Amino acid sequence: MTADPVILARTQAHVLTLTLNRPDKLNAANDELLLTLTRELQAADANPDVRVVVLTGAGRGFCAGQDLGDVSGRDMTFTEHLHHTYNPLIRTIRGLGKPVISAVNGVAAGAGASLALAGDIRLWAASASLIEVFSNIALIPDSGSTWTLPRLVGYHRAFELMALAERVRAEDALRLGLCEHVFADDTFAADVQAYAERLAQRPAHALKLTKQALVAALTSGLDEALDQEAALQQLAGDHWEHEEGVSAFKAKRAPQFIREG
Ligand code: LHQ
Repeated sequence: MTADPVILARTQAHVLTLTLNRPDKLNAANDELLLTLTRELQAADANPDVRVVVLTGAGRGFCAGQDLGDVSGRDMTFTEHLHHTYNPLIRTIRGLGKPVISAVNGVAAGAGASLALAGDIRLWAASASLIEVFSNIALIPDSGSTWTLPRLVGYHRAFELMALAERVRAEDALRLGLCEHVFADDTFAADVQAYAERLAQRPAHALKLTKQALVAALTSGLDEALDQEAALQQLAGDHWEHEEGVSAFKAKRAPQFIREG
């Protein structure tokens, strides 16, 4: 008997949905899950049929972070483990030339919270929640949380969320800027797919460059950002998508940014 895949992959209308599939453990991550997810993302980057990637969880959880049943006896240090699994995953999401949607269907804890925050767009189900749970087991937040969270909520609130490991529910997540939209639980999957398909209609090359410029600007000064914009705008302006956008505007029709085949 073969075990269920730890990552389920399904493509519909140019949207690849990758589902973390260890529902009995709220999709807590083991090495197989993390390495498979990273490989799937890298393959998606190279696949022209995929224009948007959705990350979500099977069952009632999004991801409960590291599988705490899978850490004892490992022959790696914490540092090696992070370099081997979590860090490449977060870097792959950030560097992916396509929008990644974190579709947070349920609880996101520990490194699962980091994953929930790592997407370019964060869509939450009404019953979803996020916990920077690390301090409950006397660890520090990892997988990018120390970088992402203070940029979203400021240093002080980030520290409080990390120190007290309090659960942030959807309404507060929206207010704090931890997600862009909250959808009803019973229509969540359909609402996420509809949102992702809308995003997939947008100019993929221009969005890739937009992500590249924004990611670089998060750690640069204004002068560097202006230079970066000037360089990347040339690449956008030379692309057929730009010609199509301008032609569509002049003809008063909707632009068609998907070229099949
Ligand atoms: C779990 C887990 C889990 C295994 C729920 N593991 N089974 C990086 C590198 C190196 C080392 C260490 O860590 C890291 C990064 C990290 O992510 S550290 C943080 C690790 N994660 C946690 O500490 C979270 C632990 N889980 C919880 O606090 C709760 O389960 C939350 C708040 C997520 C959900 O609570 P409930 O909704 O009440 O669910 P539950 O606790 O009843 O869990 C359901 C099942 O899932 C249960 O199994 P059982 O057989 O009793 O039904 C849990 O044992 C299992 N589960 N998280 N991380």
